[in-house]
Amino acid sequence: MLNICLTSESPLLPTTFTGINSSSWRRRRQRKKPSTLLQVSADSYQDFIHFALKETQRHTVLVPSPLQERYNDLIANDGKTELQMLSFQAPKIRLLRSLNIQSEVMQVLDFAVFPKPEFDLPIFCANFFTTANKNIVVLDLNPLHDVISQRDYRDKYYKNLMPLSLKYAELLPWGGKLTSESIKFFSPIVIWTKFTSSQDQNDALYSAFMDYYKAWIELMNQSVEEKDASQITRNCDAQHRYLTWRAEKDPGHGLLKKLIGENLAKDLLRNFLFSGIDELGSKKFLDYFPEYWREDGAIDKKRSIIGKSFESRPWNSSGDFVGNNSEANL
Ligand code: BLA
Repeated sequence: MLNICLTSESPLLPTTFTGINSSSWRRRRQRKKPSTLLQVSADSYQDFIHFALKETQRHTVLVPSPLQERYNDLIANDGKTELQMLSFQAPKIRLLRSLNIQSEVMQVLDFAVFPKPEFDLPIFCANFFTTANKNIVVLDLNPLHDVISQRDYRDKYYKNLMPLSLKYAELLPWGGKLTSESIKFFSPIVIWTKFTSSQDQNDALYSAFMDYYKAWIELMNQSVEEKDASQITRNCDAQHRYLTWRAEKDPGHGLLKKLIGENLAKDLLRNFLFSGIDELGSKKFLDYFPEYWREDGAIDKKRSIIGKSFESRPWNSSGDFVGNNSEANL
């Protein structure tokens, strides 16, 4: 039975999970109105989550994840910034989770949907970082497998979706150079953009989010459970590699550490945002990304070994990877 409360007072919290089971993850329900300084208001990122949950419920049976009990609401060390966490699962969804951070000067949405390993579906990924005058946006159906070298996988999921990225190319243009390693985790339809808030762009972002989410749900509807054990293992490994990368190198780490301290930030990353690291595989970060080895055996703290690249969009309108001349050699 669905147990999601979608009322206006407490729009998104599962009604079953209101307890406090951990001393460090305290649940505090003090709703503050966000500052009017922000053009993209806290309520609007709530709208994104609300839309996604409703859309998912229309197509599948969504139930709260066991993680919900432990990861729900938290106030940051500054006593003001609120972090709200939600998590669910469904027959084809291993984990649907969101983190919404709200303060008077900043808002963050980190929303992702991870399929069960029996499905080779992309990972839905929306990461928005917003301050009064800056938005940093990644919206994508992150490919589970390599779309640069595996044409069949690319065609299977992205061929029909190429018009989506063209639809938003003008209002949400390519955001310029980025950590080169990230490009392998992105699809040819990724929206990577930076902008100063304007109504048009805020509206475009909401519209893009809805379109991309509906597209993902449609892919989920069509997907057929894999029975071949070696293919399931392959999906598992690919998702584990993705989780391992993001839990270690996501650009949000610094801010999370600042907000809630290093230990809680690590806990949040490994056990909530990128949960599955301990279950889907046993390889470690350096097994997947040996170029980050430091001489003392530790992981290089740098976010990128290659550096930043891709001044412009490295895919053409057919979804072929064209790179950028003189850019990093992937
Ligand atoms: C910046 N976030 C970025 C950038 C990218 C992403 C590409 C630009 C900086 C860069 O080139 O690395 C997002 N990168 C991604 C995503 C993937 C990836 C989604 O590789 C997936 C594979 N962002 C968050 C959260 C916070 C956040 C939760 O998702 C904060 C809690 C903040 N992102 C954030 C900040 C910046 C940023 C502060 C600017 C700082 C910087 O450029 O390092």
